[in-house]
Amino acid sequence: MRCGIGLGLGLLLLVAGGPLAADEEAPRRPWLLLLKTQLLETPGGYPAFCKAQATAKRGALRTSVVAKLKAIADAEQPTLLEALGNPKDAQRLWLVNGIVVRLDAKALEAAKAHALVLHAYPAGMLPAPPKKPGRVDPVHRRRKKPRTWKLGKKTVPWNLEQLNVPRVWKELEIIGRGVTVAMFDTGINYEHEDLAKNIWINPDEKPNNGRDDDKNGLVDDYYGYCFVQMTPEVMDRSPPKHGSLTSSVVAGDGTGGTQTGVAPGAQLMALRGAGGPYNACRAFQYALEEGADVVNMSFSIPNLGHTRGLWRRMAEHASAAGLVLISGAGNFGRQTQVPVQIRIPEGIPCVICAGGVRKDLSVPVFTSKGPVEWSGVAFYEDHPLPGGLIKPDVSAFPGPGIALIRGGRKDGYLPEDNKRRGNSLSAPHVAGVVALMLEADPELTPWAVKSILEATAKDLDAEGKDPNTGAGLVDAFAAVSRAKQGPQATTGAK
Ligand SMILES: [Ca+2]
Ligand SMILES: [Ca+2]
Ligand SMILES: [Ca+2]
Repeated sequence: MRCGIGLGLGLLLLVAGGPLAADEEAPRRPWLLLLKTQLLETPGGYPAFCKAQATAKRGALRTSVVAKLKAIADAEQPTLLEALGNPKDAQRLWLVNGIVVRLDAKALEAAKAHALVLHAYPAGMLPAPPKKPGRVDPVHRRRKKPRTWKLGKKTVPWNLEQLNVPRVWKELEIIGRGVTVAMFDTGINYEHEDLAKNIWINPDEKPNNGRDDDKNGLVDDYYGYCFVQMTPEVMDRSPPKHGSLTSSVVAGDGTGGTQTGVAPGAQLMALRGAGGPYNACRAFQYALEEGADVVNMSFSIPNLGHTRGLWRRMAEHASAAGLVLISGAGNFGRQTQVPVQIRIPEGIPCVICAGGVRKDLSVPVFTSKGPVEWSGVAFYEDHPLPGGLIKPDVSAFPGPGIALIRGGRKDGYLPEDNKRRGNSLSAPHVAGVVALMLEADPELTPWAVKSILEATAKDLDAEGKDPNTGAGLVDAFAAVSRAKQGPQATTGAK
C-alpha cells in the first residue's frame, strides 16, 4: 500500500475520534468523493439555469462558470484533503467539486461519513503519470490565415445531401470556421489528407520538447491529449480506428475527392479517453479550458447505477459553461430492453442524443430507442417511468453506406457500399451541423442549439417528438438559418 496508513489514520482519527490500525492488505480502489457544494442544485438546477440564461452569450458564460466552478472547489477541497491526511496521489477536480483518492473499504466508509462528502462514486481507471512523454509525429504548423474551402468538383454523398448540408455551404457560405469540435474517442488520424488541415493545434504549446509550455499541467499536448496513457500522442493507430471515422463525418474536407464532413471548416481536438468518470472529467475540463465548443461522444456505457448521476452532473456543469455535448443513441435495439437501450452519456437530458434512420428514413432495429428513466439514481428522480425522458433528441444517419475516410494514414476512402454502421456515426453528423450553427452564431448557448435542432428537424415516425426518432431528421439548412437569427429565435421551440 502506497500511502494507506496516513490516509486511513487521518480519516479514522477524524471520524471515530481515535486511531485504529489500517488494514495493510485491503485493496484500495479509486473513488471520486463528491463534495457538498456544487454549482447547480439537483435535479431542478440545470433547467432553472437555462431559463435564467435564455439569452446569455456562450463566451461570457464559459469564463464566468469556469471561474465559479474553480472557486467552489478551492473553498472546500483543502479541508477534506487535510482530513484525509493529504494523500499524495489525490487528484482534484473542478468541473464537479470532487476529489479522487484511492481508499480501502474501511477508509471509504469513514470518508462517506465526513460532513463535506455528499457521495462517493467509483472513479474508474486512474492512469499513472508516464515516465516520459510520448511524441506527436509529424507536426503540422499552426495556420496563420483563416480557413478557406470550396466544394469544387468533390463528390457529395447521399447522407450529407439528405441532411441538407450542401445548401449551407453554398447559400449561406458557412463551413464551421472558428468552431472547435473535441472528439472524445480513440484518437484521430491527423495525417489523413482530408483531416490534416482541420486538426486543432494548442496555440501555446510547443510539441515534443518535453515541457509544459502553456502551464496547463500537461506536457506537449499539441493536438489534444490521451487521457488513457497520459501522453500527447493521439494518432488513431489501432483498428477499428473509430475516432478517425467519426472525425471524418464531422470535418473531413474532401481533399481526396469525396466530401465526408458536414463542417469542412471546423477544427478537431483529439481527446483520447476511456469511459471512466475521472477520465471523462479531465477531458471535459481540458475541452473547457482549451476553448472547445462541441464535444462528440460516440460511445455508450451501460449499468452505471448511481454513477449515472455523476455523469449527469458533469455534463450539466459543462453545458452550463457553454460546451455543446453530443452522443449517439447506441446500437442496442436488439439485445436490450427500453428504458435502458439508451445509456450514458446519451441518456443525460442536456446531451443531444442522435438516433439513427436508414436512407429511406425507416428506423433500423439495431438503433437504441427511448425513453430513459431517471429515478432511483442518487439526486435524480425527475423522469420516472412510465413516461420517463424521451430520447433520442434528433435523428441522423448511422449507415451503412456513409462516406468515410479509411482509418489508415493516407489511403483515401472506404468504398461507397461499405457496411460500417452504428449510431457512432449519427452523432458526428449532428456535431458537424452544430459546428455550422456555431459559425452562424458563436454565442448560441447549448440549450439554444438543442432547441433549434429539435424545432427545425423534419418530423418522422409518430407525430411530434417520439422515442424512435426524437424530433426527427436534422435539417442543417433550416437549423443554421434559424441560428443566424440568434437565441430569440428559439422561443416557442419544441
Ligand atoms: Ca501543456
Ligand atoms: Ca511542450
Ligand atoms: Ca415524430
